[in-house]
Amino acid sequence: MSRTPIIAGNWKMFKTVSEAQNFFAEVKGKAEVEGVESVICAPYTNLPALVEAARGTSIAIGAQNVHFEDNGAYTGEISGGMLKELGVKYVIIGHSERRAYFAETDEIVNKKVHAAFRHGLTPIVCVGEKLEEREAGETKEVCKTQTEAAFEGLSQEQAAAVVIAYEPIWAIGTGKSSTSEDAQDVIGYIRGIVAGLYDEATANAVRIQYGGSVKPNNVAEYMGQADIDGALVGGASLEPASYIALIEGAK
Ligand code: G2H
Repeated sequence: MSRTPIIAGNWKMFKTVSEAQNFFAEVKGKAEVEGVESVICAPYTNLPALVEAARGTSIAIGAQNVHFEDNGAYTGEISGGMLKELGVKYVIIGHSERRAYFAETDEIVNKKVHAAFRHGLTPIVCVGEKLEEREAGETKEVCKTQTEAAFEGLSQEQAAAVVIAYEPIWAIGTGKSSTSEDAQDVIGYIRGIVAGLYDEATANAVRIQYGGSVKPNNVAEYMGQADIDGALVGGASLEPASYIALIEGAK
């Protein structure tokens, strides 16, 4: 089964609205390559302007978080319905920074995945091990636990639509990246977990990205691996030329 490659920029807490608009003006028509899905996951404040700017282009806009309830007294939070009405298509869920700094548990991640589907958003679910877990030989066990928890209660159709981002935490923003062979080994294993939960067809439909210090000069190497369908990219997605090179490198 052929899966459409997906490169998603994760801007984290960078860029004001005007900076986002300037960025978009530079990548429009360039970070758009046939056969590669291009997604920009921006801070909430940028989403209306980016959705507007992306109209008529092939670039999709994503959020970096969503609350698991549809509405309520949750000061400072944003619901799936709010994102959907804006025209947002993707939402990153369970990024390791949210797990580490905002106490997001596997259970919360699962509730957010369900919230995304309730509102027609496609979740990009992040899994990955800490350095000490890797050194203890627990990488696959950690990814298994996180993946199984994230998929809990999803229908087969929903499961097939999920994008998973495997991000070894020790490789995030550190300049240290997992080798493409090591990333393939874990990502192939994660695909097997999905096959165990559902079936081979579902596992073959799920797109799995690698994330962690992906750059224009190494993206093609990851994309050359059988089970790696794209990348979730932080630092290297912030400059227009670099973002365009990432999309071109994923062809
Ligand atoms: C991992 C990644 C984006 P970076 O967090 O999700 O960031 O590419 O800067 O390592």
